[in-house]
Amino acid sequence: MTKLQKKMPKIKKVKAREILDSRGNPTVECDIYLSNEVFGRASVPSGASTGMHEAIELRDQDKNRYGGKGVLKALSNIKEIISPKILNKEFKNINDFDEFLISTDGTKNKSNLGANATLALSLAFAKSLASHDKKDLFHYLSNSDQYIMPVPMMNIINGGSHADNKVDIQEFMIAPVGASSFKESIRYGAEIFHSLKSKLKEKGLNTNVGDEGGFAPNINSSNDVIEIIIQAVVSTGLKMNEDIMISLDVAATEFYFDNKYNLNGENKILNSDQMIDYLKKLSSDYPIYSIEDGLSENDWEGWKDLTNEIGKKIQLVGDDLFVTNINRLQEGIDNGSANSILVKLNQIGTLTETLNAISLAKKNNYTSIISHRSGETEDTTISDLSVATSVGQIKTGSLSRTDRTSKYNQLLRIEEILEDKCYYAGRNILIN
Ligand code: 2PG
Ligand code: MG
Repeated sequence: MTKLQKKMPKIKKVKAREILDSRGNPTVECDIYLSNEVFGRASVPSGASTGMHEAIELRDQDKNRYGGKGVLKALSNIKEIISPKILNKEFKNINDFDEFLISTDGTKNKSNLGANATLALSLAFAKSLASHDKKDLFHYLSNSDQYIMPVPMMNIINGGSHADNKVDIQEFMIAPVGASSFKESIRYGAEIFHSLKSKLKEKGLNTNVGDEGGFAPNINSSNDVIEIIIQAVVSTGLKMNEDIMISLDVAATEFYFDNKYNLNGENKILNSDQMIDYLKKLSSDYPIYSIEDGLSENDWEGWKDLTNEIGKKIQLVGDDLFVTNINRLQEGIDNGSANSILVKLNQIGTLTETLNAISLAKKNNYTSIISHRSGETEDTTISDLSVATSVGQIKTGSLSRTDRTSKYNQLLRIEEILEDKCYYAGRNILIN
């Protein structure tokens, strides 16, 4: 051992338990202890509009427990398979630990151990090391002494598979690009959220919220949804374009059947070219700077065309398309599809692979957006990750429900800690 090499702590105890996510479904939580006092705890989120290329989330399928959604198998993989192999073992770093998980699983999609088991372990280990070094997670994960606070994409109208309404597009988000700090961006967002509630009420529309804490009114056309959002923004005194831009997650895979895009709310069945025209029109009619999953996860040809058509002006984000997987991202880079990747830890199953996807994106001038899932827990790792990686954007739901606001609140704390060692990404995230 050279003088510079630090002695790494050994793992003393591993605990795993079934907890509930924000939709009331079981999920995995894991604690890794390095000593009696030093430990890291992580819990795993869960998607509803999951891509078919995502790593496997292991569910028991035992209809007698939690309607088949129990995660006892994932827990037993942690306790019976991984734990005996890691106890009293010293890993060089997070990468070394994650490599061990990946090789023990031995599959391409974590189908042996379950990505919910591997991610809980991977994050709990990273957090235990941060705690051992007495550092905040964002600080532990980064080497920099200058940080970028992300622009939040706040999902204020929920549709698609996240709500029981007729809205085809899954997420209508506001991005406070003109705020001067993260703290101000939260104020902008919350004021708009309340203003939107009043607007919906005035129009006799429902103000109950969907899975990500955004409103879920029954409005048929996307244009009408955007119009109401704009009215809500304007009545707070903020300005569209200057202060607020709009971002969409179309989640088009969800309504792509027989090579057609079925926009039921709008009564439209579109082929790939027509869907591209639809997105082109929407983004030229409104101040939209980002469109996620505008096309389906397997419509590569469409993605290439869409990117050629509007990729110079609009951030085109691959979520189901890339699933935080470097192989799929590389394919997209090689064939000119999209210019941005949505980053979800549980789509791939370890922190190391997630960081690799962000690095690959950066090298190829693709932007990265750190993201929550529609089923969340109180775990705020993604807030730290968004600052540690300086990607400049985070998507973590609306300005209501603690599973969403906990991420924003953690970012408020981080901004306070960093003081003048950070700046708010603001308009730097815009392509033009
Ligand atoms: C998405 C996510 C998060 P889900 O599609 O981007 O908003 O939804 O977790 O249901 O896949
Ligand atoms: Mg998405």
